[in-house]
Amino acid sequence: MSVQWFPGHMTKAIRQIQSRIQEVDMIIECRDARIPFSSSNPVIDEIIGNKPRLIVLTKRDLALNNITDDWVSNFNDQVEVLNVHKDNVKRKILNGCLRAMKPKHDRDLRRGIKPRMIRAMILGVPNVGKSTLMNRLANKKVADVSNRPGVTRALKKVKVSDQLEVIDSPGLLWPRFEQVEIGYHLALCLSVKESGYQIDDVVKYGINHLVPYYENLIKERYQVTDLNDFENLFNKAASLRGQPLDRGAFIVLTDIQNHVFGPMSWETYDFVRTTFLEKE
Ligand SMILES: Nc1nc2c(ncn2[C@@H]2O[C@H](COP(=O)(O)OP(=O)(O)OP(=O)(O)O)[C@@H](O)[C@H]2O)c(=O)[nH]1
Ligand SMILES: [Mg+2]
Repeated sequence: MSVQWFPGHMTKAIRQIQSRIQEVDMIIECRDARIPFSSSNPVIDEIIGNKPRLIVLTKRDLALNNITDDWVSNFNDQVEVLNVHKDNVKRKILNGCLRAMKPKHDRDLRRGIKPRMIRAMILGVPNVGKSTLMNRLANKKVADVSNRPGVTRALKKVKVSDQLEVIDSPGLLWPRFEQVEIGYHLALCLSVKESGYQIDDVVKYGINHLVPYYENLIKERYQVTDLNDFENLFNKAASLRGQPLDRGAFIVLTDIQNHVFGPMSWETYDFVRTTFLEKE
C-alpha cells in the first residue's frame, strides 16, 4: 500500500509561503542527505520558480559518505552538506547563500547597486532539520525542534547578521508520491506521520534494504536467523522488549528511524537515475 500524508495544515502553509515569497531574495532548500531525491518536493520547486536556491543536504552524519559524495557531484545547483548540530552552519550557509546570489549581486554591482542583506526562506519536507538550522544560525532557540514531522506550523523570521535574514517554514509534502519508494523513504526518515502508511510494508522495505549493510547486527538485535521471516522477526522484537506481539513491527520501525544499526542512504544516485529519471 502506498504512503500518503497531506494534511490541511500543509495546504494552509503552502498559501502562507506563497503569499510571502516576494519578501525573499532566495531559498535555502533543505533535503535529507539519506534521500536527496525523495525529499525533493515538486510543490517546493513550483514555489521557488526561478529564485536563486541553495540546496542543503542535512543529516549527513546519518547517511553513507560515499553515496552522499556521489549525489553532490551530480548536482547542478549550489549545494552544502551538513550535520546541522555540529558543523560550522553559519559560515557554510552564508557562503552558500553568497554563491547562490552572486549572479544577481554582479548584475546589481554593474548598475552601481551595492548588495544588501540577503533575505532567504528555508523550505523543505517535514523533519528535515529546518528549525534546527534556523536555531543554529540564530545562535539561540527561536523555534521548537522535535524528532517528528509537522512541528513548525507558522512562518518565523530571524535576523542572523547584517548579511543574512532567514524565514523558517512548516515542512511541506505533496498530495501524491509518484513512486511507492518515495513514500517509503520519507516514512523511514520520519518525514511522514505514521497514520499515513502501513507500518509492516515500510518496515519490510527498510529491513530488506538494510540487510546488505547490517545483516549480522539485525540478526543479533532481534535474535533471529532468517531475515525473510518477518512474522518471527516482529514477534521476537516485541517479546524481547516484553511488549504485546502486535507491537513488533512498530518497534522495528522505531529502531530503523532511530538509526540503531548505523548510517544508511536509502537511495543512490545511480538507482534514482536509472529507476526514476531516465524513465520520464
Ligand atoms: N543527526 C542529525 N539530526 C538532525 C540534524 N538536523 C536536525 N536533526 C534532528 O532532526 C529532528 C527534526 O528537526 P527539526 O529542526 O524540528 O526539523 P524541521 O524540518 O523543522 O521539521 P518540521 O517543523 O516538522 O517541518 C530533530 O530531532 C533534530 O535534532 C542533523 O544534521 N543530524
Ligand atoms: Mg520546524
